[in-house]
Amino acid sequence: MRTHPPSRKVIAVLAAALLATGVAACGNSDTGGSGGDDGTITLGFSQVGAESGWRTANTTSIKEAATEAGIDLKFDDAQQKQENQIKAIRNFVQQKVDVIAFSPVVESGWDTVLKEARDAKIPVILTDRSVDSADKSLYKTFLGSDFVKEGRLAGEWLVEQKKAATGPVTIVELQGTTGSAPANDRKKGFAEAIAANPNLKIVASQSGDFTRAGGKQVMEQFLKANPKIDVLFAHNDDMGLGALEAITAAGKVPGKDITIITVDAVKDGMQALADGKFNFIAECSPLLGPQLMDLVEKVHNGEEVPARIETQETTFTQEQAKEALPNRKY
Ligand code: GYE
Repeated sequence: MRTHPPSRKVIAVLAAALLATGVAACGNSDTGGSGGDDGTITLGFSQVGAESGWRTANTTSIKEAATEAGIDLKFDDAQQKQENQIKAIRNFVQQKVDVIAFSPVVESGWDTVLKEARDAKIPVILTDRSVDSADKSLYKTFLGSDFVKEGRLAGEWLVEQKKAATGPVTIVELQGTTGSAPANDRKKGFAEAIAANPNLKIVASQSGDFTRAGGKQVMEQFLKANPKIDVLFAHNDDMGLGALEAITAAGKVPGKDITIITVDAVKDGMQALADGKFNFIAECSPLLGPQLMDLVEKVHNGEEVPARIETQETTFTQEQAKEALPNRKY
């Protein structure tokens, strides 16, 4: 049977319908407050920004899952600034949303605003990144990865690769956003693991802010200051991808002259791994949307939820990346 291409009119109707859901998902409705009249749950979500491929995939996952679950999402992009996140959370409190969720850009400095939410009896869920607040009653649960483990897995792989090394192995490190949980924890886990071999030495470690531009710029400095670099550990794929440009421009072959280890395993990172430009990736899943919406419904209904929910993750070598790439969704 021959199928007809959709008419312009059909496309226009579909587009209008999509737009309508999009608007609802962005939370332009003003039905906040104890579920509104129709029982719809309103979720205020403050996102870090749009700094990386990981973040883009995470935002898509959250928006799609909210639509799917029929949750009215008020989405705010903080452009990597804590002050913007605090402002957004205060707005959500004022609007009397049912639940607040956010991915804290840095670990410290949240107690005051979290107390304001608690006083207003609005449950808070941390997603992706955690806070260092001593008072655990300030939030209901934390859904996200074990970043220390990711750093450790990266370090353990390197220890195994370099076990035959008799002389110093020179490592440079591109850290994520200063003060963020993934930067602090990945650094810690990696350092702990490579301590197993005293030949492995980090000679330079600096923030590239989780962006490609940052990774490129800092790697250029590293290459100028250090004539011999054997290994790059980048706290995410994007900084590693930016660093590739600097390495190539310096006349070195990424993946060969310099062993490159990253974290995330987003599509572009996996492609670089499959192409032999990266050597190893510790996965960090951005697909937190469905689990988050499930938690939002539970805390809204007053159900008990575990204090910590850890994302399941793996690691990838070049061969494994080649296999996984065709089915990689983000
Ligand atoms: O690894 C990085 C992003 O918090 C896990 O943030 C997230 C990190 C992710 O910018 O790419």
